[in-house]
Amino acid sequence: MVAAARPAGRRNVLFIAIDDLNDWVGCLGGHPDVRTPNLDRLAARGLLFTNAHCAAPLCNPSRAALMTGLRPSSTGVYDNRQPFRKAAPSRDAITLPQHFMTQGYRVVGGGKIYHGSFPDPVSWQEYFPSQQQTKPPDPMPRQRPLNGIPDTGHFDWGPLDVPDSEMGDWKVAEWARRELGRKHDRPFFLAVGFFRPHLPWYVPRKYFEMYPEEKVTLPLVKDDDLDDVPPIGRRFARPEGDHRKVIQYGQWRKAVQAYLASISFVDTQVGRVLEALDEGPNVQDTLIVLWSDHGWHLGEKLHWRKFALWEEATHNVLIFAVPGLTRPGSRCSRPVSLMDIYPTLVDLCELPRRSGLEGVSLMPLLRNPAAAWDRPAVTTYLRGNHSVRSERWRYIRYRDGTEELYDHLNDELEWHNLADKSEYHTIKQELARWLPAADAADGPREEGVSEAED
Ligand SMILES: [Ca+2]
Ligand SMILES: [Ca+2]
Repeated sequence: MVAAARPAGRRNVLFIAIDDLNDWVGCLGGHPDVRTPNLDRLAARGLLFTNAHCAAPLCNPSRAALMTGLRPSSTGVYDNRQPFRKAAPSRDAITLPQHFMTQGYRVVGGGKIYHGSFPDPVSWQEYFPSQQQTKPPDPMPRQRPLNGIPDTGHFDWGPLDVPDSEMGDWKVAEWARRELGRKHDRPFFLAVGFFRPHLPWYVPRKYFEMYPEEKVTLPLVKDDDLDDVPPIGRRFARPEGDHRKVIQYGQWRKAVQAYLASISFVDTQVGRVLEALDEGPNVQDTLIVLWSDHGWHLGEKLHWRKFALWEEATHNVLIFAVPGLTRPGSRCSRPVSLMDIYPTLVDLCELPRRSGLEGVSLMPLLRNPAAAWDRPAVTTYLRGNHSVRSERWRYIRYRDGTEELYDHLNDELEWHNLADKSEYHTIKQELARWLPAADAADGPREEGVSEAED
């Protein structure tokens, strides 16, 4: 029997998500020590967006926005306790994988794609390990915490003496390898969600040994950096919280080491998936998109974690490798949003376009990374706080009207807030045009879901 010819354009999609990975990736240049040979190789075979930003700097709203194509300020999904299926504006959303399913794709996922508490079973035909348990468990140290900081939950790090094969992310990669190793009778949308470098930073010891503690480079931090930040921004930074404890317990260097180790661990898992694609029967017909859901602070602005509107928290990884389209090793510095992935994949696979999506297709930039692009990337953190990132500027406006403005041409660490200087009035006005017109009321919160489960 001769297989039916595949309609032109119906490429397979390999959709890889990495949790909590900031720009500490070799090809993005965010940290001098980090070693990510597999992510670098992926960037070298496609197009790396060097100025990509999340819709929200925390898991649930970032992923909900990416997968529904709707902004946090349109749905009211702002924090980690608000399922998008309970918010009126997104209750009946047709998610990205659902749209592929209606077009005849085989749509399967594994690991962390949606926020852990809110899997969306209607988005998938199959899930690994299961629709209810979306993430395989990880081995844990016998005694916690390893870092000696009391009462901080999963804000902990240290090496594990286990083989890679006991790690949840290894199992997700192994499942994806099986999917990629065989032919399918329909085009597929395969979503592979990795959990590290999300906390806790427990990964096998060999990854810690890649980064000897005494040689680790700490982020460059200005001790009085928050002095020119408005009160709401200072509250987001919480310098008396994590940062004080990390210093008090002498853990800064160890934390950076552990984050780097966790990145190299997940990089290895990405490499295993790409190897299976390359050695399998699908490589000619499969496009790859790889993204991380937001950035991460490790002391910059005396802040840790995400939960803020500065560069470290909003900047993320975004790579497209599309056979026959993206030029190997190309880079694009135009500001783009994770919300642009949905309409872009629709175009790349020649699916019917969907109205109402709030991102835009990146096709012009995939074809020509230097194409004109006047659109900045907007990030929202909790109701009424937004940042607008253009190629040169970052403008932040908090819900009380207070502002920050940074000039990335002269201040890439965002140390000098220019918002109060009169000569920048016009710049601020131009950027403010992109602020969402309305801030939807907070969506319903699920009882019993902890905000700490981030
Ligand atoms: Ca995350
Ligand atoms: Ca400052």
